[in-house]
Amino acid sequence: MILRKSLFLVLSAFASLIMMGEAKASNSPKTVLEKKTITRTEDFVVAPGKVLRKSLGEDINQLGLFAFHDGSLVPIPFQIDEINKEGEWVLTQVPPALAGTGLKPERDEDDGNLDENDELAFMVKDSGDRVSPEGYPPEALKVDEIMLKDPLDGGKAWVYLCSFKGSFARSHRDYVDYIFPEDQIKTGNYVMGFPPELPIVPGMISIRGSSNILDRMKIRLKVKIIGIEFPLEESNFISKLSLYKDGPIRVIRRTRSAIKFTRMFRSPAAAVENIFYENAVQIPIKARLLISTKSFKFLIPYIIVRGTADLKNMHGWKLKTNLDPRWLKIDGKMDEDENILNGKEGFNWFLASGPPGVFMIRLVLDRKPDGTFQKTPITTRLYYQDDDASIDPPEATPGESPDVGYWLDGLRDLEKGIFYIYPALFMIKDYTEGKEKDYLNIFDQPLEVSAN
Ligand SMILES: [Ca+2]
Ligand SMILES: [Ca+2]
Ligand SMILES: [Ca+2]
Ligand SMILES: [Ca+2]
Repeated sequence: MILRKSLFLVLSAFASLIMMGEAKASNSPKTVLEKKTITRTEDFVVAPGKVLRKSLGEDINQLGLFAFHDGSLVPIPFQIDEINKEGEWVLTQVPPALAGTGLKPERDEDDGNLDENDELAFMVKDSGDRVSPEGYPPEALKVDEIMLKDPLDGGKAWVYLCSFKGSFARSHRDYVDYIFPEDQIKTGNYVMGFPPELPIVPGMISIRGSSNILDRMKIRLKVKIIGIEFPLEESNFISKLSLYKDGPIRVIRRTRSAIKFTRMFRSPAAAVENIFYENAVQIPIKARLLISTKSFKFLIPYIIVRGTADLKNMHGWKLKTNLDPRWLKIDGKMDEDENILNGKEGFNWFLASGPPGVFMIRLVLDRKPDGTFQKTPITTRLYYQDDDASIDPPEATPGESPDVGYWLDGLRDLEKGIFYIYPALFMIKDYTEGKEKDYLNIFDQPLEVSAN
């Protein structure tokens, strides 16, 4: 009897082991169709709604994003941002200081469903293997299998956008925070803060815990029209904070600004949205020209514009541009190498390297924020001053230590219409010589997104 009972126990234990083995087998080797081969880790990925055919029309709150990790599909951080038919962001959060001012959360025309121009955003590092439908979450009603492809080496990876009825598993990771009342964006890589008097441009930047390295963002312009010179600088901007959206992947933050030319005359207020990821900041400036400068070129002898970041607390850092592979020494004095590079044409990006790590600022002129090509007559020259004694007001910290950025040429040849010009900041992880290429590729060789 005892023998039979223990035999039974042994057998049932053995049987359950086999069953466990089977269950495991059906959940891993058989479900994985292809291994992830993408080696990029730093890209953010944006998929337009029109690619996500199966999820179109679904309630965004009922969509979840999954990837294959450790033997099953698990929820990963993502967000879906709506865009309205005018092509503007639909922002749904009101900054606390503006509560009660009449500023209302916005709605898309379809009020919360996924449509063709809405965007799904996630990080490539969270993607995984390709799995067969048996591996999908059993409660999923529809599934878009999204494939990412690296155009440089053909590497592939997958994520799964699933629609549900009722509750479903979500990731609790959040890569970027928007903090009030400080008006600061905070990630593991940087803190960027905005001053209440001019919330359109950052007033402080801390790199991985460093002290503030920014004195002031400078936009200095001189234009002569019909014999009259108009100087313009940052303090000619009047700007106000507006709506935002803070998700796990990115913060979209809007300011509304106008340019005050004289006491009587100011431009209409226009919205600008900055986009903040864990390791990058995109500051697209959308300019709408009502008339081409080209057709009035003869009335405009010059338009001189520079946009620079006047930095501080950077003695001991070094700096490299696309114009020369050598690093410049930031020490508050201009040396020969620095003098030779200053003013050089074809400036696209610079890297700054110091104790807290490496960051890159590049200027994007040849494409729109959605990645499509833009033709522009604008060209750039390097503005570089590493000189503690050079006074360049208005500024809070006297000296340009260093002041780095762009002279913009070709502004007298612009056609009428909309064009974009945007700086982007990238925080580079574990920098080794040449690694900037990986970050330049985020825009220059973007991951291809398709779905079936
Ligand atoms: Ca939409
Ligand atoms: Ca929508
Ligand atoms: Ca120097
Ligand atoms: Ca300064």
